[in-house]
Amino acid sequence: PSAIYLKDYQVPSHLIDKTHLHFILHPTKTRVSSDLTIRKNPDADTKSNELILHGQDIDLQSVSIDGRQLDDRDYQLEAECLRIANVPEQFVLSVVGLIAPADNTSLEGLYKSQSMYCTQCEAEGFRKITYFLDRPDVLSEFTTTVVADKTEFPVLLSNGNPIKSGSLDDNMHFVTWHDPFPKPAYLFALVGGDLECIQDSFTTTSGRAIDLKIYVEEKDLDKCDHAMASLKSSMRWDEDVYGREYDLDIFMIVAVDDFNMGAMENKGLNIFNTSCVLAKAETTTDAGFQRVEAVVAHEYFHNWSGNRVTCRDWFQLSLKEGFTVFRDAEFSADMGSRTVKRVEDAKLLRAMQFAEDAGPLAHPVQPASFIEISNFYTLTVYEKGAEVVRMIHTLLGAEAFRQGSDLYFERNDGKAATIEDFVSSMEEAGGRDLSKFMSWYHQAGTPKLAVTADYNSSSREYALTFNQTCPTTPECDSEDKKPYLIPVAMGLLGSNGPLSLVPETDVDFSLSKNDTHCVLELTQPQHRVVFKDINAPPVPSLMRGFSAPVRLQFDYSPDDLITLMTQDDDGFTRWDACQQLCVSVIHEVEASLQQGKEPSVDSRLSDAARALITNQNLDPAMVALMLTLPSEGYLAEIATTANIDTIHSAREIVRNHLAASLKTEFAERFDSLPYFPEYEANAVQIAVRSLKNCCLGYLVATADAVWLERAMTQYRTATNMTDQSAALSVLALSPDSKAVDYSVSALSEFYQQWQSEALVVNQWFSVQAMQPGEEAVDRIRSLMQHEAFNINNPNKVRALIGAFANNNPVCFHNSDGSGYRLLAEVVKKLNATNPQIAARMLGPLTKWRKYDSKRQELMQAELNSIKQTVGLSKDVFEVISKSLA
Ligand code: B3K
Ligand code: ZN
Repeated sequence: PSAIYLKDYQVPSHLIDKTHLHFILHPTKTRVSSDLTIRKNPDADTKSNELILHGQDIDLQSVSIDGRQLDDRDYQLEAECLRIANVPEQFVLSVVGLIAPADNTSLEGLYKSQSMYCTQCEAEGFRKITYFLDRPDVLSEFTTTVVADKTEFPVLLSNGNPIKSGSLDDNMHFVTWHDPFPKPAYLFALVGGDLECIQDSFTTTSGRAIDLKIYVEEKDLDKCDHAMASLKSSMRWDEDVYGREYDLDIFMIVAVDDFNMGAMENKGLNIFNTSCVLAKAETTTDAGFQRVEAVVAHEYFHNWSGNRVTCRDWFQLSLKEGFTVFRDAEFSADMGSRTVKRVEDAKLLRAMQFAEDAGPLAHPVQPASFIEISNFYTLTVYEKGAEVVRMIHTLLGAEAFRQGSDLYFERNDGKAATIEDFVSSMEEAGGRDLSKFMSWYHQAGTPKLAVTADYNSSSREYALTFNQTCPTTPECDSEDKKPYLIPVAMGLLGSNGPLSLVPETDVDFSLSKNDTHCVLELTQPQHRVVFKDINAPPVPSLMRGFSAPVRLQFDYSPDDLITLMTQDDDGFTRWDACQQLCVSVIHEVEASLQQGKEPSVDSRLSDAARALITNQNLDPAMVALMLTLPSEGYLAEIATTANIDTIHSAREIVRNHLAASLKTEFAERFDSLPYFPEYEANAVQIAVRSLKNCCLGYLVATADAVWLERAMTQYRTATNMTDQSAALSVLALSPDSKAVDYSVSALSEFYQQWQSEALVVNQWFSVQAMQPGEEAVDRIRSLMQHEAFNINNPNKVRALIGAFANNNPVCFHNSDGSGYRLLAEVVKKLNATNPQIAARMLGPLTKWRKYDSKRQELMQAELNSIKQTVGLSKDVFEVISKSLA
């Protein structure tokens, strides 16, 4: 397999103005007939009259041009394309092919999920349906007819509006759909199934009534209300905040069980993983409800940022994904708690995206090359891409950003655009040059921002020196990297609170109205910024709101951190200060363990934690976040060499110490928080449940019999899944032998109770995947044989194997290599059936450079053995070869 490069982009040789598709659904012989109205692209400079269409795994039946049947001397059929020499300037190409959806386990193209037919075309799945110019800059007007058995498949859907339907012989029926908006093939969708739906409607600001429908299997009809409410809120929000109205008369969502990702924004017909659309209190956790709201919004927002304006080529993926993640994050912030959402996003970025950026698969937000585009639906393209858009928002301010977004949509509507088109609209609206900002798109790696301070008491000046560097990444050496434009949102805390800022600097900055907050715009490798009229050394509050995705380095003392935690008015900084305090305490314990000394836990941490638990004025959700110790994954990420066992032990020691020393406070807070008999997934209730279950976690960590019993009672009496699964997890993940009986009973009762709810059973797999103990790998192996497990269902693979490899570091990294072996075996199996999921599961093995030499060898050995697999997919090949390079 070879790489393709952004620099080689060429406009398409031909355009497809209209696409007429006709499907006769059949499990192994679906007949797909296409009539494509094609003309030579006037912008293409090629003289050749050859037409090369993408196509894969299609049993070609016939090809004709303007009604004249071609024979195999007129065209050349290759494994991944159909070449037709000497086509006219303009013509209708008709192709008939057969495909086998029931055999399609890659879940790309047309496939079967249980009894239902459905499609997934992004990025390059359409070519498994019919021969086409399967590239995002070829936009076509689609008309689609679907024919199937009336009894088995009463519901037949595609993009746009239904224009015709009727009965046919042999109990067959058909529906014809027309989508008036030209779109690339990756936005095509088709569904055929025995589905029920809930319906609602939405009236746009301009007064158009839109029909809203969510299609599910009958048994899931009671789990659609939250998605519908989220859809309506999203539609309203996009009108209010971005001035964007929906454009078709009907908007449909279909839930499917077997899906490679969360959901897909097909025009007018979004297809969702059931895990991202179904929700009800009894079966879905608060996090699940929030995920549904966010994903429904994300896919809906794509109707403008993705569909009306699409991507010129797949190197521009972040044009739609980064922008849309930014939009959905702001939506979630407006629907719930802004600070909590920001902290959660920063946590994900720092634990996972920073790791990606520091590993062998690091790539820029706008990659310059790829082998398999499916491997580039990454945290970098999505989440870092969203941070990059957020920085533009910070630099321009909300008003100019909105003008830039209006300009971008207006100028590029109906077109396939580039990241440069987006940025140039922003530049124009903001009246400023963003060329220095482009490093964020072009360079991989997480910049490090080292800050030092000095205070001069005679001049009453406080100076901050900022040094930025970016580590070497596969595409570029550190010394060749251009500096980044880094917005630093900051303030200074004096002994009586925030200080007025009088910065003296050559750095551009903007000062807030009350002059205690500013945003500096660093553009050079080094800057010195002097603040005047400062009476005593202050504590700097840096990167408020996580204003740039960098690793900030400042030598805070524990007391400085406590000042920030308790006094800063930025919620993100308060949380971050608490995390840093936890990290430094855990690091001290790690050091003692490594030196064979008796570890001690700095009492300033438990004092700070006590102040948090007993403070009734703070948002309970923030208290819970601050009391949650940094994950083992994050601790590994910030370590040069991750010593998994020491990290785990040190974290446990600190956790047990907090649990023991604050037991009374945790118990009092647990008992004083309300229980809501009427479940609602709103910010207030979610906050209370999160703090309550955080307290329960610490209380069970004391292994006190009373609290084990109380956790079991909560497990048995909970009327919502948040409280039930929280109790199950604390019991099942407790390392204490006194918890074993409870854990065993709870796990078995849980399966009994929920065996008919696939998504709940996945939670059951995940908890067991994360359980500690020597027997972990054997347990996973036997769960893979369980009646409820199915390796062809990505949700199950993620729930069991993904949770084990990503969230059970001690067992996955067992020094006998058994965890690595298990993952390698699974990847080999998936390579043959579902390459996208295979490549994704590989992630944890690719980070082998982070570990000690023994583990490095074991991990590399597994990678090498996968590499030898016969029939290695492009997806897995790319990940393995880059990680071993
Ligand atoms: N655009 C899809 C992702 C498609 C992934 C294809 N491998 C979902 C989303 O980001 O909204
Ligand atoms: Zn998206």
